[in-house]
Amino acid sequence: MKANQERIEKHIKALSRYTATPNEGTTRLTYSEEDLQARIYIKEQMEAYGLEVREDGLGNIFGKLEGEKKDAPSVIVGSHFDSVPHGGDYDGPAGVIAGLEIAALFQDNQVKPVYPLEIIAMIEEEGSRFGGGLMGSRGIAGYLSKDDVQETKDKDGISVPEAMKKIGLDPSLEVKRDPETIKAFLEMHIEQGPILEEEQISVGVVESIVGLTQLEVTIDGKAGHAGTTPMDRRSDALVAAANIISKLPQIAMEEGEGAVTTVGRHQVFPNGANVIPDKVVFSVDIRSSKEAHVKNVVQKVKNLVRSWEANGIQTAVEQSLYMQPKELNKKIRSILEASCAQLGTSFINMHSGAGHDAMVLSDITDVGLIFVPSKDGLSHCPEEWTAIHELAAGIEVLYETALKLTEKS
Ligand code: HGY
Ligand code: MN
Ligand code: MN
Repeated sequence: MKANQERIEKHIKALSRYTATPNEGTTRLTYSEEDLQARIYIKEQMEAYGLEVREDGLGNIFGKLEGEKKDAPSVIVGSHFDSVPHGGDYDGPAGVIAGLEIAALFQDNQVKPVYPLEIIAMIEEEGSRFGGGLMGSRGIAGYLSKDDVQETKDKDGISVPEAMKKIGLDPSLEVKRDPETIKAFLEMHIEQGPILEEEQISVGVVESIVGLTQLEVTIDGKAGHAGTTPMDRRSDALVAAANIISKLPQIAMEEGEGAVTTVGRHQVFPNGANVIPDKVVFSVDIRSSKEAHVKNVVQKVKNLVRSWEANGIQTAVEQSLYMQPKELNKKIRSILEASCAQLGTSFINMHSGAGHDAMVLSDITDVGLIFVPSKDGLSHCPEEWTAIHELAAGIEVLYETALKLTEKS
């Protein structure tokens, strides 16, 4: 079954309009005005494809096509629709659009599935507004209590429920899904790396996903006058932070095994050019395909931070996210591979260095994740790009797989 490339292109163009930084990449923070516009569009498309639409207590969007089998578990297809700051148009939306197009193909072909088909668009996978990340899928998996959600605030101190209500969402609704209500979850995502493009392969069938954690490091010092405070009487939080940050790449390289450390977010207080900084807060993203190496690096980072506690410098380290490495379901992988073979679509098995909602949902259901090529391997930047026909090739594989899993009657 051929995917409709005009529809796919229409969705990509539509969603790419909902950004807070037009002409400077996609910035679509959760529960922002841009989220609301994208949400309205996604729900309209779901309704147009005959789906019954709802939003849960975190604002995850679901579109359901009932199956012939009463109260049967659903095959869920989708991804996230938030973005990193100044990101691209495909990270997340490619998978949501895959779900929309599969729903449209079910409708075009009057497919009557035995098991329900649900299309999902999840919130806050990137963690760009509330930190951590994978929030929509962690809510569905039951990892977030109502208190956790209430206490989760953005940098302006706005809580998740407050931000939800501002765009008309209801935080009192249930989020956690009973695993019995899900038969499988399928996600299509851009590779965000160079392999598929370099090897001219259409689809990556993901076998494993990297383990990852995010730390938030706070360095407290003492504010002072830049001109009148002698150098030997300073507790400069930024000098301490800069020394710590400069050592992080070496910790990752010494650990090896593909371990990586990244400082992506960094705030200086009070941030005045003639004021000695009294506080610095920065993020440390740590990953490896083997959990032991993630834990080693975390410990080394904590020891390094603590070693700077002297001369009026205080430190604190908080862990905002921790995900073990994941092996994805072999049965689903073989169905994906069979769908590629059936369509004559080239594929390879791959490991994912990026985290995905699939890694969370694999804790509660059988999960399949496929990649489609990223131009020049770029992602998390405005240059992120995938050709429409490459998206279509991945969607056709997912469509055949969704047909098999919903067992059309
Ligand atoms: O950070 C990641 O791996 C994903 O893009 N959230
Ligand atoms: Mn991303
Ligand atoms: Mn993503």
